[in-house]
Amino acid sequence: HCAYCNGAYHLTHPFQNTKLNIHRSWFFFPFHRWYIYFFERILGSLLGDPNFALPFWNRDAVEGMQMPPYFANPNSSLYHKLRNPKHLPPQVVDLNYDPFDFNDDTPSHQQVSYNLAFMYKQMVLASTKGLFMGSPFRLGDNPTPGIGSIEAAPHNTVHKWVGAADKPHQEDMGTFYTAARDPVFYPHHTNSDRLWGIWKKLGEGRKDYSDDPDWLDSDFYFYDE
Ligand SMILES: [Cu+2]
Repeated sequence: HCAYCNGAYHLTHPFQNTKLNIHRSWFFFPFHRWYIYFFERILGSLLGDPNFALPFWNRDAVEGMQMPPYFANPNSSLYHKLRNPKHLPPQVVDLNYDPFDFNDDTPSHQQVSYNLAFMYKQMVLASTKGLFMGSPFRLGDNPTPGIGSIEAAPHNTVHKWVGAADKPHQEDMGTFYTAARDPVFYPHHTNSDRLWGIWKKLGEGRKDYSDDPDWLDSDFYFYDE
């Protein structure tokens, strides 16, 4: 994950001086879908269970609007130390969190209403592929051409909300190079992926880029099991 965000790869000739970042463009959804797909296969193989499926953190439903409690149990292997201690359960998640807004004391019931209204805006009002998926990023384009609604928030914002507020980049979840070290990264991303599927099912002309050859022909390297 870090390699595809922090400049380990460049575009192909003649744009080899441009660094590849799979965020803030139409690559966000497909790259992370492959990433969690192979991660799921690796875990399934380690467990000897070909039917293993990663869980998702359903943070857009009222019942899921806190960190899943088993990720916050210090005796669990899903526990991770570098997090914001104020945001452990039962604290209600702020899906539009701003780490530089120090008025972090919205009452829980109000935060739940804000979250529901916010999800409506990001899922329903973002009705075009450009708004929802992010902008096209073709060979020769400037990187990070335009972020999609879900990637911007709740994806980025919940990364920041989970990470440690006193670290320079809200490590570990709050920044690309360390985010995937925290086990909650995975249910956070499986849920973002689930929202892609839900959005397409909302219909009324909502279509992703699956008729665009440049999007379909893009490729990345992953580890398999
Ligand atoms: Cu992420």
